[in-house]
Amino acid sequence: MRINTISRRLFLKVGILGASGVAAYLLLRRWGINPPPRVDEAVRISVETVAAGLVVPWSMAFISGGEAVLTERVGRVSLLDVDTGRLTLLGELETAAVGEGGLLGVAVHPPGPRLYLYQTYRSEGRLLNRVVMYDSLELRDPLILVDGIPGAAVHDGGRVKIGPDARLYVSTGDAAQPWLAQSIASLAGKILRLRLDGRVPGDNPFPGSPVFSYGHRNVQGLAWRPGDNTLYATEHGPSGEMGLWAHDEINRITPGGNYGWPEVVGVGGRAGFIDPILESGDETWAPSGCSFYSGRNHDAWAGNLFFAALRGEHLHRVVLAEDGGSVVYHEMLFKGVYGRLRDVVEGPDGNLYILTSNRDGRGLPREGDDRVLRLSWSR
Ligand SMILES: [Ca+2]
Repeated sequence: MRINTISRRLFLKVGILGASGVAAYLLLRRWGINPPPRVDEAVRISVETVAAGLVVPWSMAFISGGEAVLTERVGRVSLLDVDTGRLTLLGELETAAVGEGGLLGVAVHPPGPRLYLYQTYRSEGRLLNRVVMYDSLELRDPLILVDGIPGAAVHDGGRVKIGPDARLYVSTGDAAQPWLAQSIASLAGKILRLRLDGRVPGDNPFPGSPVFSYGHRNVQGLAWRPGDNTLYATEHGPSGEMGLWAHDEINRITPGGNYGWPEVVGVGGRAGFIDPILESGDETWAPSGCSFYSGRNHDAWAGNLFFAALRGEHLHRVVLAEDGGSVVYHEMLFKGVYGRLRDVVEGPDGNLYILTSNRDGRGLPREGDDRVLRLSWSR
């Protein structure tokens, strides 16, 4: 009976395919790799330019509605209306825009709003970094909250963000002096935690010190996971130090934790040092700004960690395990399409805003660079 033969063959084929699918799934599970999540093909991702003609925009912080404060590394602070694309210059700060240094991170806090800015400056011929605070957008009478953070033409850190605990977090770099990262007495190669008035909180891990975590080479991204409010940070791996390259890191930050640099690079498994939850291996991503996405306009990405990659020229999407301690899936979006990416933030409108960094001396500027891009979804 022909029909029976066909159906038996079909049954066999389906059975074999099904069994191999289950086997592959079990193997992936055993290796700790989860299969990629299902993609909703009805959802269209669009990316549009909100602002163009910028010079190395570094950081963006929303104040209300569609308005955000935007820094450019050369020293400019502007107000960007993301609905109209209107850019209003608030001021040009004197800053030492040398190499990777300059006017870097910005955080805002009502009322005023208060502005927290991270900038490189020169003192007695040396490059240093500091955190300054302004009481309003008029940028008058800055209050210096932290100064003397070691600086250099490379590895200046520079992200400032206010955490869910209403404390100011500051990321610094090793200023090309790797061993400073292991010294609690130095502000280099650290994540710092301060009160919003600049004083050291009483519950910091090292009494009287702003140091929150150490052993970092160059942290340029900070974000808190919704739900458990745990801090995550991106970190640039070595570019030739001790003959080592790449191994960029995504770390889950524990107060007082030692993240290894320069003793341990990437996942080292050594006692006393905390390993990253994700590293780039022999590839260089050069991860900078990062944010968790709320899922407001796109459920499927709720709780995912996004980071902007400079050298990698992509937006990285990371899906964490439920306990936040490991990565179950990650992918690179828009690879090479927009060039080097510096920061990603979620707007109050539930869209993602991305800053390009093609005019920083290491990229190939294209027409309209640098830009603020908006990533949105539609059906
Ligand atoms: Ca590390």
